[in-house]
Amino acid sequence: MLNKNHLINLSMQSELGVTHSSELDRSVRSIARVSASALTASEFFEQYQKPGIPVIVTGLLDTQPDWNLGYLREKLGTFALPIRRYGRERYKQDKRTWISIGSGTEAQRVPFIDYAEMLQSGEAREHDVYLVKRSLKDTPLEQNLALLQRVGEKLGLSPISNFNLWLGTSGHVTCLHYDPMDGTLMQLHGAKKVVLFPPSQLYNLYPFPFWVHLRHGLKMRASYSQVYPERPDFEAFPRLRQAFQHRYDDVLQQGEVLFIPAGWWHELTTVGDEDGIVCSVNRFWHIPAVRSLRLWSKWRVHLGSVCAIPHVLANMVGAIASGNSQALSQICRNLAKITHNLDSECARSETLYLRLRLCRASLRILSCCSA
Ligand SMILES: O=C(O)CCC(=O)C(=O)O
Repeated sequence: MLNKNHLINLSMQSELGVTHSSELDRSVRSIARVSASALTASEFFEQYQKPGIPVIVTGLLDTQPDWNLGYLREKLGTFALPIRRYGRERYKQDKRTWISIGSGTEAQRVPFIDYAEMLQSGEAREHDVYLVKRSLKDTPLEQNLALLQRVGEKLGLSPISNFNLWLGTSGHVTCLHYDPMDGTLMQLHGAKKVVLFPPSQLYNLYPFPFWVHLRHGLKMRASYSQVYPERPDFEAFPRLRQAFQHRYDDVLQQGEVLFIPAGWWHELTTVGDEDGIVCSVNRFWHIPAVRSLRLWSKWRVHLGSVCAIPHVLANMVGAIASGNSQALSQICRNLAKITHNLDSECARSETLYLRLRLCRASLRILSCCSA
């Protein structure tokens, strides 16, 4: 029996011209859903965060206003935000030829009302213009995050990032990738089709190697896959068949929160309702130490960041020499991001080391006492 989400899946697949699941030799597996009213922070930790299992939590955003275009226009007005014009040709490219995860698309800052006009007129849908992961810090929306703040509190999560805005119209695909931190995606208007694979499928999904950063700096990411899960090429990527045995498909509905543990591969496709607008906010969280140390997916991302440093420094020298202050400030932000991520990893390893030493000391005391 097909439920509402699977019907949306099938209609989206035909719209995007993708292969149907029956041809792909796999069963449709959904993500578990749990109501926030039936979940305490410690249950969330034990059942989902500690083992690293994705879940969709319902009922966490019930008192949240609808982040539709009217609401966003009222809050953001002429505030300038970066948008990216991806173009529909992007989805036909062979990812092995990518030189940037945005396939060379530079961000362009525009007043929000101009972007709202593009969304409303259909221009954004035609050219696949998307607002990607813009931090809500220092934006007029910063005053309206108290209710979203409660999501982390309710689930007992410890933040590692600000809230980030994602906005566009239906049919935009955020290509298959994973994050080195736990994440929550809060669906505030419209819906998103979700495809997930567990971290165990790392190499069956053909990630870019971590040394790709030596050549391309942070424009490329070792955490992106070279495959299209909706248009699989099993000849070029034969191990993908194995990954498909572990695939999850679902639709994240407005008002739901998806917990994506670090290392879990995810691809998100926007599904608009009558106005076609799709808006989400995400946030990243610390991973519990039990999972953090042995998560190779995460360490290869950090190795990639280290590989990117020479490229970033070379760009810095170039920007200083040409007096390009805008490029220079972007490079400094990138460097700060790398050092912040590495620094927080070191801080965590240090606390873990201290804990191990404390355990050893208490064992010694215990054995002395029992002797
Ligand atoms: O919503 C999107 O387009 C992407 C979100 C994402 O990648 C995330 O929340 O980690």
